[in-house]
Amino acid sequence: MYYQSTDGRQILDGTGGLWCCNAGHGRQRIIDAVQQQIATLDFAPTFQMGHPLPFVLAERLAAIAPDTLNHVFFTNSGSESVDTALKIALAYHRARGEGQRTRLIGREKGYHGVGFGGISVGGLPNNRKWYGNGLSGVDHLRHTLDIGRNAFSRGLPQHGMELAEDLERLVALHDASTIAAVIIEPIAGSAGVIIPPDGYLKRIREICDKYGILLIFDEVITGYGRVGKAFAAQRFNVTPDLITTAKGLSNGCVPMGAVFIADKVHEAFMSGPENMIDLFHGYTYSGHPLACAAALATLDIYAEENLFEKAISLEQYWEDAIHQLEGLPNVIDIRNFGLIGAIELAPREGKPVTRAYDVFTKCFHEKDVLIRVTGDVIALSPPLILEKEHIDTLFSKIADAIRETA
Ligand code: PXG
Repeated sequence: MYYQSTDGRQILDGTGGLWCCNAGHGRQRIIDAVQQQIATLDFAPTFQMGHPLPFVLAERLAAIAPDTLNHVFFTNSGSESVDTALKIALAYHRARGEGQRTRLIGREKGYHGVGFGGISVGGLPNNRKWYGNGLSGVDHLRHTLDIGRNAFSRGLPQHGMELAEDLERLVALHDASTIAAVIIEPIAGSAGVIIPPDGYLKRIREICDKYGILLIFDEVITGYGRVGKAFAAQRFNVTPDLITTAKGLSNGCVPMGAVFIADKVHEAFMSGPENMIDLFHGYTYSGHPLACAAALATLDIYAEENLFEKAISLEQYWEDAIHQLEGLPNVIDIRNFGLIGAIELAPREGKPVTRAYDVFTKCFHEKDVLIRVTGDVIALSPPLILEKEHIDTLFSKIADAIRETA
């Protein structure tokens, strides 16, 4: 649960590094697996041939994935997973003779990494405006953050399901025949933790089904137990056609991402001759032996320590603890779901983001606690191994830091 700072302090990790270390830090099993792997097979190509580990890992992953998402494409990061999923969505429609479906729909305040595909469908202005026009033919749904109606909601906000109808508006504007896919984070992280209104994701799925549009869930932060199931898709009981993941897949120890692909999407690529490449896309390091070893050891820890179930069992305690910060100076909203939490502070007049940043540095240097801030939001995503005492310490130190920050 701790980092050690260069001056020797134990720093309680409230962020899993950066939404990565769901199994905590310094896990011997992962260390051993990676050390043994480098001594056994350092690198092997995965183009037109393969070494065993990616196959073993893909089967392990398919076993914990929702329903029909039985196929896995390995990448090296969340950004690569996103670009991979977008490319598969476009190619899927083309393979089925619907190559005019080229439009991709993202959402305002969405974060999908930093590749050109990801920033194009993403909805964070600063991540977009410096880098030209991005992909053409992209549109965005409205975001669902509504502090006016939903402030201090526990779990899913009750207001805002109707925002899913925004997809109908975009279909009416562009025509369904031009739309390939919708990509959204089930819970948005980087924009400051936006929990979906009750019923919203189900409605998005229904509209996608109605018009033959693929649905991609970007689960780079929500995957691997963060919300008490392997994937948020399972927790929300909404099954997308593709899921992008990274981070918790390998506990952040070796860079790795994975895209989960539904049977029907996979099938569309499988009708060509045996010797032909099915999908002209891949990375040199896809399925890298060290990343596979780290991921397999990580999945072992998740299973043996029942960490996904543990997240569920701590959820109520976590929720009660974070909501005790309501009423502290400048706290204008608190949001939570699974082992995710957000405390939104009122921005200082004329100096946005400085208040949360001051809380962040105070927490790190004076309280020995690592939190994450994005804008004026404190975002929390602790390792799933935490205990109630850690939750108590985390929130009492954050509360002190908030009180001491004007
Ligand atoms: N999709 C989502 C939903 C993410 O959260 C990515 C894609 C990109 O992953 P890579 O591995 O390419 O960084 C992410 C990354 C934060 C923070 O402020 C979150 C991320 C990255 C950096 C900071 O919480 N998520």
